[in-house]
Amino acid sequence: MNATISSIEAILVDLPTIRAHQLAMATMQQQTLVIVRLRCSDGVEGIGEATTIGGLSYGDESPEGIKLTIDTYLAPALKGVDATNVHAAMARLDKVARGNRFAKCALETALLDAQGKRLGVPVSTLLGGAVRTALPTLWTLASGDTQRDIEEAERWLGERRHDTFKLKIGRRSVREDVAHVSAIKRALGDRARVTVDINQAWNEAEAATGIAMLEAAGIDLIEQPVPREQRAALARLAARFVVPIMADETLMGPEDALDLVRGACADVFALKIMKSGGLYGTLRTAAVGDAGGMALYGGTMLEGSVGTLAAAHCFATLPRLAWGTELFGPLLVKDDIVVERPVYRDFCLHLPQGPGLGIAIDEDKLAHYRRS
Ligand code: MUC
Ligand code: MG
Repeated sequence: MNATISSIEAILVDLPTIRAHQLAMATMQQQTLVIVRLRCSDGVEGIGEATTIGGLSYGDESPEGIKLTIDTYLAPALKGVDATNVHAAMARLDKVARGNRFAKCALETALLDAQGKRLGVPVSTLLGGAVRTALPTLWTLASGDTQRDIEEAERWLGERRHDTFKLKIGRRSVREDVAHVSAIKRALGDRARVTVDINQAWNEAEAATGIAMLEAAGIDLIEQPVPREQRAALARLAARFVVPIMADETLMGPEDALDLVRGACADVFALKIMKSGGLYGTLRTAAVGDAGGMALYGGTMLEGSVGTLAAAHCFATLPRLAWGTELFGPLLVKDDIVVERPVYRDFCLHLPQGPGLGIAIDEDKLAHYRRS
C-alpha cells in the first residue's frame, strides 16, 4: 500500500449549544471544535477533531492553540510521511512536540479514519474489533436550574434516550449543591442513576461533608471532587466512602493511570481520547486501569460528532466498560457539520458500521460554522 500525507488543514468551528451548559469552571454557550482534514496521495481524506471545554478553563490546550500547534509544528512534520503507518507517524509527532495531547489526538483520529476508509473497515476493526455496537450514554443536567433539570431528565427518560444523569456541581456552596442534587434524585427515584461531577471544586473537608450527604441521598458515583494534584486526598476519600470515586482531571495518560492505581486513589477511571492523546493512548490508559482493578468509564470533552465517534470506536473495543459512557456531545449542540448525525436510541449511542469513523463532512455546514 502506497500513500503519503499530502496536506493537513486545521479548522476552528463554533457551534451554538442548545442551552447554557454550566460547569464549576465555565458556562458554555457554544462549543468550539478543531476539525482536522488530512489528505493523502491516494485521494483518501481522514477527518479528526480536537476539542476542549471553556477555552483554557478545563485543560491546558485551547482550540486556538491547538490549531497553531498543528499548523506550525505537527502538519509540517507529517508532510510526505507514510499515511498507512499510524504508529510511525505518531512516533514522529512525539519527537517534534512534547505533550499537546489534544492536537495529537485529532491527527491520530484522522490517520485512523483515512486508513479505515482505505481498507474498507471501521476504526474499531483497526483497533482489534468492537465487543459492543451500542454504548450506554448518560446526559448531563447542567442548566443551573433544579426544576428545569428535572423536566429535562423526565423528557429523556420518557423518550428512552438516557436513563443516567450526571449533575455538574461545585459552583455553589456544598449545602446548596447537595440540596439541588437530592431534589433531582428524589424526583427520579429508582428510575434513573444519578452521578455528580465536582470538577475539582471542593477541598478535602468540603468533599468529606458533601460526599457523606450525597451518599445518603442515593447518588451512584462521585467524579473528581478535589483538585487534580491532590491525589492523596482523593485516595483518602476513596477509602472512606462506599460510593465509588471517579478520577477525571487527575488522569491523563497511562503514566497517571499507574500512579493512581499504585496509590488506590479512585475506584473508577474516566477515559477520554483527548486526555490520553489519541485512541491508542486511551487503550493503554484503560489497560493499566483494568489491570489495577479500576472500573472504566467512557468520558467526553464534549466533542462534536467526529470526536465523539472516534471515542465510540475506541470504547467499543474495551472488554470491560462497567460505567458506560457520557458520549452525548453531539446532542448538546444545535447543529452539526456532518451529513448524518450520530444515532442515539434505547439509552445508547450506536456505532456506525461504515469504513473509518463512518461519517462524512457536510461541506455547506462546515463553511457556515467555520471561523474565517
Ligand atoms: C467533565 O469534566 O467530565 C463531561 C460531561 C460534561 O457535561 O462535561 C464534561 C466534562
Ligand atoms: Mg469530569
